[in-house]
Amino acid sequence: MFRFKTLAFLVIVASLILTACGGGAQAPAATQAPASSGGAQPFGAASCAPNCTYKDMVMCFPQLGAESDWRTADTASFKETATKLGIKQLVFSDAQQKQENQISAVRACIQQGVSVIALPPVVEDGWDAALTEAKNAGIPVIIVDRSVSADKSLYAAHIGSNMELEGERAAAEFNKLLPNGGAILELSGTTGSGAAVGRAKGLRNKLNSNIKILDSQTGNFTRAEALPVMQAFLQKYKSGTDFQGIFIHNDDMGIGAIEALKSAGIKPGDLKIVSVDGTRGGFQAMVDGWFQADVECNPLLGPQVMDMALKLMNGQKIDTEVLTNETVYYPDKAAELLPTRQY
Ligand code: GYE
Repeated sequence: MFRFKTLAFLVIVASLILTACGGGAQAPAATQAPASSGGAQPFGAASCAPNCTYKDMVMCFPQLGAESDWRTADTASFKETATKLGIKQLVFSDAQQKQENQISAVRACIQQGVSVIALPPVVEDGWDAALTEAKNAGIPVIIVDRSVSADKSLYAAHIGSNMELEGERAAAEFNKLLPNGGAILELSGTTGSGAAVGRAKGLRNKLNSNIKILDSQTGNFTRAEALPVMQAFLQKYKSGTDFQGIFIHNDDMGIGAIEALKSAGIKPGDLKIVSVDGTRGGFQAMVDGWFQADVECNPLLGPQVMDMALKLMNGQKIDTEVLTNETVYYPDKAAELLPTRQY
């Protein structure tokens, strides 16, 4: 018994040393060394470390959907970057805005033993189990674009926009547009998504106290869903009297809302409208006089994410929170900038 225990102990020690030297046998399903528990660097490097190249990279990208032009541009950025860098494989899927589809896609990627998972979570909550499974398989997860509420120890890093700051920027625009106060409506993004939660919070943080949020409803970030929500708003509240402005969480919903406003006989400029994203559609809405400002949210995240993924595979240190540098666009430059927009 004593001898068996000693032998078992020696085998464990030997395998730990081999793993630490990068020469240990890896589980066939994962290219990563197992995640250590409680260490400062919780995500192990790949077996090719420190010489991994993009040719070694199998990146799982369980995209959350195709709900907006922002999303289409984001998907294109990942696909184009994967081709340009020559990564081994981009495992792409479209969850159609359903978390359960995303979770299944993550699990399939863990099974496949991908090098890294770049996860754009449709909503913030409910990721603990899937992230724990990835961590236990030694596969680092980079949370992309929207945030998760899960403990930071369950993922390697987050790369994306500061959604709260975007909401604060929108508030600053309303403070300028409605200096004597007034009321605005909010057409919000997907309920429970980091983008909608952050933007709503930021708006409330910085909106002058003389500007009231009359009502807030979700349009799920799509044109199709925003249209009836705007129609219902217009039935319930009198434009120009009950409210003077609308904060819209993305340009696609803005375009849907404009359809409803047009049908109701409202003219560009009658209302103060601030949107988010800065897509071509948003720029066109500024050119046409509908939007008074468009808060930038940049979807071209592929290069940054793949650069970080390679660093993780090579066991290099990374920044665990990378926020995109963004600005606010205005109608005065919209016509000039529109042809230069990449999305
Ligand atoms: O603003 C919206 C998209 O998560 C930042 O999702 C993203 C948001 C973006 O549908 O257009």
